[in-house]
Formats: sequence, structure tokens, C-alpha cells
Amino acid sequence: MPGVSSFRSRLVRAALGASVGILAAFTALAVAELVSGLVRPGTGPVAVVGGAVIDRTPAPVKDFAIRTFGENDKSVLQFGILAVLALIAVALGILATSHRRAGAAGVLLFGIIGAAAALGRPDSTGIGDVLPSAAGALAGAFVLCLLAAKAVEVPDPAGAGGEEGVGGSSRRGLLAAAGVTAAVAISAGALGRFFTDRQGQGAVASRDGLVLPTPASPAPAVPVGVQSKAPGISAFTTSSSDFYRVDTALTVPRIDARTWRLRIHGRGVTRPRTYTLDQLLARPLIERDITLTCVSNEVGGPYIGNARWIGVPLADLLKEAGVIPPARGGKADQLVARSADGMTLGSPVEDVMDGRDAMLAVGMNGEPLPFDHGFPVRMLVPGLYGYVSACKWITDIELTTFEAYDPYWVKRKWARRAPIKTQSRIDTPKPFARPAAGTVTIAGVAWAQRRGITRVEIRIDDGPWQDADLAAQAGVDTWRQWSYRWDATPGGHHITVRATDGTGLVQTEQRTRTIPDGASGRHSVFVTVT
Ligand SMILES: Nc1nc2c(c(=O)[nH]1)N[C@H]1C(S)=C(S)[C@@H](COP(=O)(O)O)O[C@H]1N2
Ligand SMILES: [Mo]
Repeated sequence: MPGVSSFRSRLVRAALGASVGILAAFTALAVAELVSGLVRPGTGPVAVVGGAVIDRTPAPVKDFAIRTFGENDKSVLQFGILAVLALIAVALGILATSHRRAGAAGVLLFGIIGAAAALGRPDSTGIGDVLPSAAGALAGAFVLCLLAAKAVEVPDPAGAGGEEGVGGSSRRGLLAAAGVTAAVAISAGALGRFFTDRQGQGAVASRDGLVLPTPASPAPAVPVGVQSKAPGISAFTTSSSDFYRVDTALTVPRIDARTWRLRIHGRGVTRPRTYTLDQLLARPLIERDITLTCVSNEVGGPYIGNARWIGVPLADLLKEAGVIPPARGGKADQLVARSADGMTLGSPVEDVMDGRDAMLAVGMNGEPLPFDHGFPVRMLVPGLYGYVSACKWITDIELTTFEAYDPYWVKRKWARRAPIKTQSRIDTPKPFARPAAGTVTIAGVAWAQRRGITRVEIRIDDGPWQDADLAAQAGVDTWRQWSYRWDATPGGHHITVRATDGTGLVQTEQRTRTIPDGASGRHSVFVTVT
């Protein structure tokens, strides 16, 4: 049966080609890992292509990814990239068994894509960043050609070649070459990881060795009564490990505090300066409870947290640099913060200098900032959403104008100016909970940073608004807890909350999306009382 036999032999060859393709791709990634580990960690092809994908993802899709995958969104992306690469590797491997040059050209094309992505990264330091992708692609193409040549020598197992002789030796030759390749690739990859980790260890050591000075202006003891006793309510102070994380960094920057620098320059800066961390730490530090909120937080969503931050007052640094706030005739109205990973965020200079506790934070909940939250230094401006104020891994502050420059998110259609909207959230009961009839405690948080919360009301179904009990207010920049004892009757009920802020404004009923300047509307949960 020649038809069956040739079909089988084609199948065998395809399977060999596919394996060769996967091995070539693996080698390419491993060599790229080694080179990036030696040259500059974070410039490997998966990292830079992932970064490019994140930057080009339309805001609604990004929002969807954050919502759906939460803080795993980046693992999902990395897995997706690897899955796509594997499929292409299989295709190129099969192609290479008949058209070796075309297969190799395909691998090189991917090297070019990786190199272009590396150059396009906002934190690219130049042509050296293409090395990992270039070296990986060359190694991959070489392995593909070598093994594809050996694979085609392997005869059809069902054919006349037999088990011994030519067939056996070519099979052994392919296996040996594949084995050596795999061993070399695994070693290269492991060595690359080692170099990358070693760089990270310098950063870890610098963090471990950092002792935060006692703040000159410590935060007042957290007032008694800010924490409601209602079971199921959020903690008043969010622990650093529970604190939400939102950023575009595929791999979290690990910066060595000993080599870190912050530059302050730009329009109206008469005395530009560069600071080391020690210089910042030698200044009088403040400690404050501040609630940070993400503009991507849906009504009722989790992207809000309250921590105790230690930092350097930013307005003082700006004054020393010669900056004058716009209201007093200053030339710059926008402060653009840049991070080590190339992020840009723009805050109104007026807000930073109006007396609020805008700071360059070095501590979070009594410890140096965690890497995830911006070690060694991040910016915080109470009252503004994170994307226009809370630059993590900050390295540069440039004074400019809103007219002259649009930072990262603004280029992606988010608002230039984004003060935090008055909002409230029901923490308990959870949506679709089935509490027993009788007294049910409804509780949650409300926030209107800079304005504070003066009233929270609860409505059951279409009933009247009823005042909730307010926990103590720690300050205008923190959220405030509330609770309400509900005499719950059997059946399905909608619970809705609304807050009133310190200006007397009642949280709007009008629903808006998160883009362009934050979600509005009222949080409501449905429960079935049994
Ligand atoms: N370097 C950098 N800083 C950043 C971001 C980022 O993507 N990169 N995201 C901002 C956004 S959108 C928010 S809401 C806050 C979140 O800070 P957190 O992750 O510490 O909670 O960081 C801000 N600072
Ligand atoms: Mo955000």
C-alpha cells in the first residue's frame, strides 16, 4: 500500500520537523536569555514583545484583561506569547524539512521582530538591546538547519530502509545532535537566569540593607475607631502583600538602591539637581496614611488600598529647584514623572505644591517599598488617581506643560487631569450571598481623597435612604469605613450605597465607564435572605 506508506512517512517527517522546530525555538530563547542576562536583563524577546503588546493593547482590552485575569494578567500574556511561538516553531520546523532556507529565514524574521520590539521599548538604551534577539535568532536558525538536515536523512520506518544500517545510524545521529543541542540550550538558559538573578540580588541586598530613618513628622497613631468591627469589612490599613498592583511591567524592575538616581529638571527649574537615595533619606521625612486608587477600578472593584507611607515632601524639592506653582506665575503646569521601565505619568504642578502631602515615598507600612510597589522610590499625590500621580520606580521628574507633552496613558485616551471621584463600596455581604433573616450587618468603605467622607447612606430595594454608622475619619486623604445593621426579611433584595463628601457632594448615580477619568455610579449588591 504505497499511499498509506507515503502518508505515514510524511507524518513521521512532519513529527520530526515539528520537534526540530520546537527545539530550535527553545534554543533561540535560551541563548537570548543568556545574552540578555549578560548584557541587560529584561531585554529578552518574550519580555520586549510582551511589553510591546501591552503598550499597543487598546485601553478597553487592557481593562478587560485586568478585570478578568486580575494580577495574573501578565502571566496569561507571557503564556500566550509562548503558545503562539510554539505553534510558529512547529510550522517552521516542518517547513525546514523541505525548505531549509525558508525555515531559517522564518526564524531570523522573528529575531528581527524581537530586535525591533527591544528598540521600541521606552526604556531602551540603544542598539545593545537588540543583541539578545539577534543572538537567539542566529542560534535558532543554525539549530533548525542542522537538525532539519539530519531529520530528512532518517528514512521512513515503514519503508525498506530497515532497522539497522543507514536508517539506524541516521536516527542515532539525529538523536545525538538533538541531545547535545538540548543540553547546550538548557545550560545557556540556566546561566542566563543565573546572571539575571544575580543582578536582582544586588537590588535585593540594597533593599535588605536599607534602614528607614525615623520620620521627622510621623503619622499620628491611627485614631481609635477607624476600623469598623463588622466582620468581612476591609482592613483600614491594607497590608503591603494585599495591596493591589497595577502597572505595565512584565517583569518587575529590580533597582539597586545604591546606584539609583533621581533627576529634577525642565521648565522653570533654575537649579536642576540629581539626588541619590541617601541624600533623600537625609532630609526630613513625613509619614502619612494615604488611600491610593486606580482609575481602572470599576464601581465596587478591588483596585484601592490604604497604606502608611513614609516619604520626602515633593513640594520642598521643587521649591529648592526654583519651581513656582502656576497660580503664582510659574511657567510649568505639568510635572512628568518617568520610571526606570520607561513609564510616564503627568500630574498638575498646582496640586503637588498646594500644601497636600505629595511625596516621594520610600517606605510603605513601616518598611522600604516592596519591589512591586516601586522600590526604591515612588511618587504619591493624595487625591489623584494612580496613573496621573503614583509613578513607581521613579528616576526622573521633568517640569513641562500639559500643552507640550502627553504622558503614556493620556496618549491612550485617558484624561489629562484625573482627581479621584467620590465613591463607596459594599464589602459585606458579598454579591449573591444568602444571609439568614434577622440582623445582617452591611459594611464597607467610602472615599473622596482630599475632601473626606461626611455621610454614607444605604438603601434596601426602592426604600428610603438610611444613614449608615461612620467609623472615625483618619484624615481627608484616607477612605472611611461605615456599617449598617439591617433587619433583613426573607427574599431577594438589592442593597445600594452612596457617600457624601466633605464638600457636600452626594456621589452621583450616573454610571460612567472607567475610561477616560474613572468610573462613577453606585455600588449595589443583590442578596437572597433565607
Ligand atoms: N512605573 C510605573 N508606575 C506606575 C504604573 C505603571 O504602570 N508603571 N501604574 C500606575 C497606576 S495606573 C496605578 S493605579 C498605581 C498603582 O500602584 P500600586 O501597584 O503600588 O498599587 O501605580 C502607578 N504607577
Ligand atoms: Mo491605575
